Order: sequence, then C-alpha cells, then structure tokens
Amino acid sequence: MKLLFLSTPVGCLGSGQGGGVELTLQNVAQEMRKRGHEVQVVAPVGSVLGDIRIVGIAGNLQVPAQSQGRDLPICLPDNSVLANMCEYVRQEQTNYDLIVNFAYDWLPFYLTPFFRCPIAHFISMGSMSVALDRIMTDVAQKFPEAIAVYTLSQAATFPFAESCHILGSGIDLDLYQFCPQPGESLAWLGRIAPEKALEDAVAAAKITGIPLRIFGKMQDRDYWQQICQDYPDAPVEYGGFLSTVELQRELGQCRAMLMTPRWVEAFGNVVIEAFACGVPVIAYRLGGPAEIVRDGKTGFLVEPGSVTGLVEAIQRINEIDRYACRQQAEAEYSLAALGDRFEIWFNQVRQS
Ligand code: HBI
Repeated sequence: MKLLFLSTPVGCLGSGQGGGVELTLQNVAQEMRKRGHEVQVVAPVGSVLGDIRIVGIAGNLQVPAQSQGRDLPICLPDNSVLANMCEYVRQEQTNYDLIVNFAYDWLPFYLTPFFRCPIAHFISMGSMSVALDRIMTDVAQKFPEAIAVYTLSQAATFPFAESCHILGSGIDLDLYQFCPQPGESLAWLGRIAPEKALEDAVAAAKITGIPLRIFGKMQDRDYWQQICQDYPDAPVEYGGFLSTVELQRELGQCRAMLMTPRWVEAFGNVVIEAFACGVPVIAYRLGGPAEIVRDGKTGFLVEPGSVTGLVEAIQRINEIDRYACRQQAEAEYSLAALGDRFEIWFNQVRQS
C-alpha cells in the first residue's frame, strides 16, 4: 500500500510535544515499511523521525486540545500548519491508497468526505470537547471502519464507542533491555503537565523516603516549580527528556514505575516501556493502564487519586516477578503484533 501519514500539528515530531502519538506514528511507520508498504509522513517543519521520509510543512502550530475547555469553539491560528498540511494532502492524495490521520483535530475529520482518497483516523486521546465529539461521530457514521483508538476505556469516552477499532499500542522491544536486578529508585515518566498528576507520585516518594526519578518533556514549568515548592524535601530528581536508548537504561534500574494520570489516559506507552525493561507498574485504576497492568502479576492497580494506595503498593513491589512484565510486553506489545493490528484495520478502511 502507498500510505500518507498526517502527523499531530501541536509540535514537530521528535520534540516530545506530541507525547505518545509521536511514538505510535514512528512505530507504525517503521513496521509498515518493514512489511514493504510505502510510507510518507506529513508533519510540521523541523520534524525528524529516524530514517522515515518526512514532508515538513510550515505554519503556526495548533493549540493542544487538552488545554481547551469542552465547550470552546474550534480555533485555528492564522497560517495554520494543520490547514497547510491538509492542503498538501489534498494535492497529493491521488498518489496514495490510504491517508492515515494522527491529528486529534477538527479539520481532518471535517474534510474526510471532501477527499477522494479514503482516510483512516487514529484517535490518540479520550473525549476532549463537544465540537470534536460531534465531528468525530459524523465520520464514524458516514465511514464505519474509519476510526481506531488505543483502548476500550478510551473508546468508552466517545458517543461512537462501538464503531472504534481497538488497536492497543506497541514498541520496538529490541531497543529495551530486561533488567533483573534494579537499584532502589522508583520512576515516573511522561509529559510534565497537570493532567498527569505528578504531585501524587512525589507525595508517595516523600512518605516512603524512596528516591523518585522523573523523566519526560518539561511541558509546564510553572507546574513543576509548584510541585518543588509544595514538596521541598521530597527525594525526587528530574532526569530530563531522554532518547529511548538512554531512557530504557535508566528506567530498567528502577524497582517500579508510578503512573498517576488524572485524566482517562488513552493508553500509556510508558507502561509497556517499563514492562519491556522488567519494571512493574503501580497505576491508578483509570483508562489505558487499567487494561494493561495485570493486578498482582505485572504490577498493582490503585484507587485513582489515592496516595495511600500508591504507598501500600510500593511496599508490596517485591511480590512481582520482573520477568513476567517483560513476557507480557513480548506477547502483546511487540511491533509485529502492533503492525498486524494496524495492517488489518488499513485494509478494512480501504475495502469499506
Ligand atoms: N492537541 N490539537 C491537538 N492536536 C493533537 O494532535 C494533539 C493535541 N494534544 C495532545 C496530542 N495531540 C498528543 O500529545 C496526544 O494525542 C498523545
């Protein structure tokens, strides 16, 4: 197949601004090329993605959907990079068999019936706004195979839940080394932003006295400063936004990863990254992580918002066999398993 991927317009690929969907786009592109398909990615200028070919489009970045209210009107900046990306795709569409949209934005959904080439939409977050839900529901009704998501709990946040293909996620397990003997620290991974509730993990570190190592894009510095002020003597350190190879080396040394989402985390790629290194996950029973972590087997699921629950789970972490975590990643979240699920969906969209 000749595939054209439309990337997220909130930042260039490689900046970390696009969070988990950057990793998903890269992994799917890599796996499709391995299977002999032709993949072209359209993304904001300055994007880099390994050796995948990218057409860089200029224009002003889109405002992240999660920073908007549920009832706000859809807005596009002047000289919108998203509009410019859609115009490029419109011009090039006859050279492709399928367009795959990874942008969580109103415009690509609205334009779907205007394109001759079929469009498959991968939705990377839960429901964010009334206007987006409406346009996504329209597409789900007109094109019943066109929408896919990570998890059942993410699908359940949308009015068109039953029309969603559930594709899960996947990572290149060859990049992650299993670590049988960790050090003392705990880990927390993710964009440092209010919806990720990092403060709960910091509170648990303060109570247990176990050092917490934090990795991820420093997206909201004021939020980080506030946490440092609220927990001045918590044993935490910010390890930066690392490449996958460096991240897995540090992560593997940790006894457990804490996952404290305040929102319905669509999937939680960081969970399977931890598993790939043999690191058990202690997560709030909410969203994607609740469907991935096997409670008592590859980690513990905790009452959302309960720091006490986190602390109790931390004290039980030696009950978990670290190799069971690696085995679950290999069985369910390899690139091959992910590629199978996406390839089947792409063909369903083309044939519908
Ligand atoms: N917001 N408007 C908009 N568009 C996106 O594609 C987008 C976003 N916010 C977050 C985001 N994508 C990704 O970080 C998540 O989908 C993973």
